Amino acid sequence: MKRFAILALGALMLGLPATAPVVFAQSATTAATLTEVSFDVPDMTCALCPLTVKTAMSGVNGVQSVEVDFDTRSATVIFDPTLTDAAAIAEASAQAGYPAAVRG
Ligand SMILES: [Cu+2]
Repeated sequence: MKRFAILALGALMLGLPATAPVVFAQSATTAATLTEVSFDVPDMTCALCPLTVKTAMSGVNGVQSVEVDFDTRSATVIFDPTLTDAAAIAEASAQAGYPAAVRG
């Protein structure tokens, strides 16, 4: 997503036609609305559990990326807050057998 901002900057510096930066600017705005939330997922017991959690969370509409860390029993999720929320993502993980709580 950072790439969009870099492209927009590059387009501005190159002095591309006025319409091009507008398109890039819209993409950058979309990227800026994404939300990142970290969850504690304490019930993961082996190195395969993160795959289940990642699959479950990734299946929620609006989720852009999921990184699960087994060592810290945590998951970091980037999502579009207009499509879903932390509660829905936690619920998807719980449905797969791994209750998740937003890290405080
Ligand atoms: Cu496991």
